[in-house]
This record gives sequence, C-alpha cells and structure tokens, in this order.
Amino acid sequence: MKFNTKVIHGGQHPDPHTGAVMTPVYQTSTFAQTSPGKPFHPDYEYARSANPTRSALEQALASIENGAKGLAFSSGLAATDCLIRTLKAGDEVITMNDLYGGTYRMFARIYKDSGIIFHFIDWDDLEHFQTLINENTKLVWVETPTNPLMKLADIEAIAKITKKHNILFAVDNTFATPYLQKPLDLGADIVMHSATKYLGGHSDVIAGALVMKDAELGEKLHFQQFATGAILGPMDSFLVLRGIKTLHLRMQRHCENGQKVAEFLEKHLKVKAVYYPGLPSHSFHDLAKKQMRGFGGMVSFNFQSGEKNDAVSFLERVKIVTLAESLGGVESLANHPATMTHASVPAETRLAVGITDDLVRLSVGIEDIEDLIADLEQALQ
Ligand code: P1T
Repeated sequence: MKFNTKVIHGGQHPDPHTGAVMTPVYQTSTFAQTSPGKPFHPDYEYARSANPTRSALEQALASIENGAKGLAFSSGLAATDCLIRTLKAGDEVITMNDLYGGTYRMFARIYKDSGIIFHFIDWDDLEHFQTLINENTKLVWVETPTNPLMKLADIEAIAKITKKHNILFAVDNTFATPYLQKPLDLGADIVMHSATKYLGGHSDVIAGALVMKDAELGEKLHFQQFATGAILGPMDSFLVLRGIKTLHLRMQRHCENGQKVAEFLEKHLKVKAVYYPGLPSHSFHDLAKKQMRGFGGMVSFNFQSGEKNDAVSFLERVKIVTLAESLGGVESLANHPATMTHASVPAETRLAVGITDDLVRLSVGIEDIEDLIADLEQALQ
C-alpha cells in the first residue's frame, strides 16, 4: 500500500459489530467477561490496556510510520516520558541542544535527580557524538527538524552508529511527519510524535505517539504504558485518526506555503536570517533533500535589528496568523520561543544555541498564500 492509501486505510477495518466505516468512539472504561479472566472479546478487558478506538489509531500510526507497533498517549510529553522511564540510574542518553522546550525541561529538570545522564549536543559533528558513547549509553534521542531552529540530524548516519553499539535510537518526527520523513526506514528504532500537531492537524486535541520498528520493543513499551497509565482517551483517539486521513493533502499545502513564506521573508529588508530547510541558504538543505520528501510548514526568522521589540510588535500586529503556542494545525500560528515555547530553557542555554529574543517561529497553515504574505508584510511594516 502506498502512503496516501495508508493514511486512509492502513490498519483500518469496518467496525466488526455494525460495519461502521469509521471506528466509532468506544466511550467505555471496561469490557464484559464471560468467566473470571475470560473476556468477552480476546483483545479488550480494561480500557487502560486497550480500547477499540485507540487500537484503530495505534494501527494507523504503525502503518504510516512503517512500524510493528503504535501506541497513543495523552500527550507528546507523556509518550517521551514512557520511553525515558524504561531507563535506570547510570544510563546515559545522548540528545540535542536544540529541542522543544518541554522535552528539554523534562530531561534537564524532571529527570535531574534520577541518575540518568543526558548529554545535550550539536549534531553537525558526528565525531563528537561518537566520543560520548560508552557502555552506559542506552538511548539516542533526536528531533529533526528541530524546534525552533530547524536544524537537522542525519538519521541514516546516526542509525549506523547506534546499531553498531546496540543503542536504542528514537526520533521525534513531529515537525516532518511520516509524509515527509520515515525514520524507521532510515534505521531508527522508535518514532515519537506530538500528535497534537500535524497528525491531529486541527488544533483540537493534545495527544502523543510512539511507533516501534520491532514488535518485542513495542510490547515492552505497551506494558510500560499500561502500567503507568498515560493513554489517549477514545474521543481524542477518534480525532487524531480522523486527522491522519488528510495528512498527505495538508502536508502538501503546508510545504507549498512554507516555501513561499520562507522565500518572502528571506528577501525582506527587515529580516536577518530565515531558518527553513527548503532554502538553499539553510545549513542543512542538502541533508533535507536527502532524508525528507519536502520541507514542511515550520519557518523561523529573526530581525536585522536583533531587537526583541521588533519581534514583539510583529507578533502583536499579525491578524490572520494567530499568536499562540503549538503548531501543525490548518491555521497559521506565530510564536515567540524565548518567552513562550522555550521559556523553560535557561537564557544562557537558549542564546548559546541561537534562540535569540528576536526569533519568531511560524507554523504556516494551509490558507491562501496571498492572504498570509499580505498579513506578514503588514505586520513587518
Ligand atoms: O505538547 P505535547 O503534545 O505534549 O508535545 C510535546 C512536543 C514534543 N515534541 C515537539 C517537537 C513539540 O513541538 C512538542 C510540543 N510543542 C509545542 C507545544 C510548541 O509550540 O512547540
């Protein structure tokens, strides 16, 4: 099955009881048993373990990411936390210095006293990465493209190294989505999503996902999820499943609009730098062409003046674009990373990686491009 067919049919079956084409919202917490320990249906006992609406979504997730097992969580961070909880004191994780602020906060603060060691590095230089590997290295965690600077990590090259050392390799595929990038095909073991974003696609649900290449690892993480409980509810599962069915169409328009917005900003006199993998000027443009099928809808930029005030007044003036956290919905959003999504990253760490106070991040939606450019132009003026 090819991708556009998979988003609609992958892992999906008509409801066995009614033939309903879309799996209904099974709003139930428990399932009848015919005798103690003998459930009426072999797959369903108690909805923390499995619920048919969530199962339909999880099968769709596995299908579109080419994995053996998908799991749906109550948020992206809950999905990340489920994986990190499988580690123990003394284990080491090699991750990025440019991550979604909430992921950074979890690694740097929530797990601070856990004894798990996190290395936050730049992935331009795979040699530095290799010098950090030792027998305690258990997980490599990358976001590519990163939030908010749109840096890339070479998934295939990293996977070759993690395989050699028997280290698990997880990729946060939120910005790219499986329409643009397939980490499991490139050698990663686990894909994570904030399904709140492009998978849901309509800014109406908070959800997360893990997809495992290997069925045994999938079962291990399912047990972890079942035993700790951060599952996605049936209504939210239904919404993400519905969102996935148009993922390919939405991503095509996000890519078209993202490219045009990036090109417009790059030529604008008030703009200093534009961070978008589809621009030939982007440091990772060649890698993006190699590992992605398109460049997505996320564009960051900063101002010639370098002034926070310029970013703030731009963000106060946009009209069609909405100033809000989050991304990946049909509507365009703008965000000020330094005071919003990445406020929990210490100022000196933010500045060291390039998240300056004049940086603006746009989630370019699927509106008419002429309206978006006109809105950006008036806000820049
Ligand atoms: O918000 P939640 O569903 O828990 O997902 C966390 C998360 C994980 N990974 C990436 C790359 C993300 O962008 C996010 C959430 N990001 C935002 C809310 C944001 O505005 O950047």
